[in-house]
Amino acid sequence: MNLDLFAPDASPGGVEAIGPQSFVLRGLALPCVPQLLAALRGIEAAAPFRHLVTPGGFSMSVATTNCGTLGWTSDRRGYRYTPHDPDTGRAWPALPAVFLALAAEAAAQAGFAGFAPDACLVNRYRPGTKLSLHQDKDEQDYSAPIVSVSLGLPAVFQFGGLARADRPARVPLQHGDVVVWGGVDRLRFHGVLPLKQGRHALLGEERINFTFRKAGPPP
Ligand code: MD3
Ligand code: FE
Repeated sequence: MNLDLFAPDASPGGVEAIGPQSFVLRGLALPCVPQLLAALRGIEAAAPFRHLVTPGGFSMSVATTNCGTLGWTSDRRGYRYTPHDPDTGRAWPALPAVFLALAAEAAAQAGFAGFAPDACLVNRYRPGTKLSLHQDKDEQDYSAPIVSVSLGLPAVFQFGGLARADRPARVPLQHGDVVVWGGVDRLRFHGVLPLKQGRHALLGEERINFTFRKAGPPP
């Protein structure tokens, strides 16, 4: 256990291992925040945020949209990846070059060279929004890592084990942090605690998370 995980001022440029093949890359996204936010405005305009409904019939507290050739969606029939936005019938917006470059750089720094995501799930949190403990298993190829970029308000990430009952560790994530999960950690349970009230200088009362996946078939 790395006690530095709980340091309030994790230093930009630092790398923290949170699992055998999982790493927090502190502040890695900071230099490209303006480009990320500009690209987000385009994505939102083409594919507005929505609150997906789970197969159980509950509306998720997190708001989501996607870019890439595949996008993750949910409704009463189940969870799946689709090439089209079910709300508009159009293809999801393309993955912006800055997204691809940042995801590939982060994956490479974590030991996953050649990461080429085909899907980016965009999650929007507001104070009170949470994401319950779950596994990401709707992708076809678990050999690829997942890369996540945090912007705006801080959040506490829960990082569990391979069984739901394994008590999760808490990892604080700040604006600009990038996390990479892969290999033996790819199917670990994880979630996000309810977002605390606050105001971020650039994003106001919001946290944005970009989650990059290889969702389709392996090349
Ligand atoms: C850990 N999103 O969208 S980062 C999700 O901050 C999701 O919005 C969170 O979990 C967020 O599914 C957490 C992404 C993440 C994705 C896959 C993982 C973390 C993971 C797989 C294994 C372990
Ligand atoms: Fe997840």
